[in-house]
Amino acid sequence: MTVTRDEVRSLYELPFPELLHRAATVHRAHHNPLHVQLCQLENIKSGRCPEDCHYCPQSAHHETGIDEYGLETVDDVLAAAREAKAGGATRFCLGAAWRGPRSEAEFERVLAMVRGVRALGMESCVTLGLLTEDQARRLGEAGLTAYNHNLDTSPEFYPRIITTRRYEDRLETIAHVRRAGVALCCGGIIGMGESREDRMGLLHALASLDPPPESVPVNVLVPVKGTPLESAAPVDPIELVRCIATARLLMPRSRVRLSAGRLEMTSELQALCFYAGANSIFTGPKLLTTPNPGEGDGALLAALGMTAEPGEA
Ligand code: SAM
Ligand code: DTB
Ligand code: SF4
Repeated sequence: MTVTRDEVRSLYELPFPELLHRAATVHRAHHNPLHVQLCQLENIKSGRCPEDCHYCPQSAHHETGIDEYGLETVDDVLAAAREAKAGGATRFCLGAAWRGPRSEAEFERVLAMVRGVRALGMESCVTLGLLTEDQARRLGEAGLTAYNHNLDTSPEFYPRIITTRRYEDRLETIAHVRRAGVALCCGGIIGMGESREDRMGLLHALASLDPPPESVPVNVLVPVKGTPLESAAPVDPIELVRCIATARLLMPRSRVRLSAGRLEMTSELQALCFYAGANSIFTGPKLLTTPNPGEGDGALLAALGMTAEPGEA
């Protein structure tokens, strides 16, 4: 869909009841509104990342005191995947604190993890930073379902958040993922001090990818002590719902994932996000380095009369 920034604005700034109604209508035309996809994260390589992403607790530029470790073993990752599956997750997502894969041996280990997760009958997603065309192809051949690579924010605000790699570098990795025939998971973060215009700019950039990402993670910043964004002001909950609803309207067939930041959200806010078109979450007690609702999600979905989206097998 070709969309202009003005068209994005005309949706985002609709009167709230109108925006909500339109988004909910489009949502149920393309998805079962009672289903939520459950994805679980595993931080396969933690901390000491050379990039300077101001939001990230894993950047070597910040002193955050997180648990740091090298690439996990295939066995440990698959044990965690089995546990996630037993807990109802249908997609297992591996994250590595890398600028991109560099060592051949480590990359091959990640390929083995992908094959193992697929063999469990789960969807497999990885986020490893910048990829070459060849790395994207090899991930595709290993059976990878989706590659997560976020645009994070608007092109204008981006240089205030990350200086060690460019927006264009990200777009190039996204193009490699597409060429490899792997689904794209691409979204961003709100609550980093960006303006509403920047939030619309992010949504515009995402909806302008051709085709749009199959899944769109909307992260709310988890402010971590020691990062430059540790004191960022909390985002207005209505702005979050506007983002979700606008994403739903711009990308009707995509999964919209209510990602980081749910621990700070009330049930009412999450319910509103699901109504506005969010249909995927991260489950489990931990995201990559920060806590996530975990057990509480069962009760939330039950209270809302919603269920986990069934998996492949
Ligand atoms: N290193 C790889 C990269 O950046 O491409 C993959 C892992 S990185 C942690 C994945 C994504 O997590 C980032 O793009 C960002 O959107 C999100 N993220 C990181 N720290 C966050 C935080 N404190 N709050 C919300 N989202 C965060
Ligand atoms: C995404 O968009 N959000 C996830 C996943 N992709 C890799 C990561 C959220 C990380 C939140 C901060 C942390 O736990 O370190
Ligand atoms: Fe590294 Fe990714 Fe964190 Fe940026 S977001 S510092 S690239 S782990």
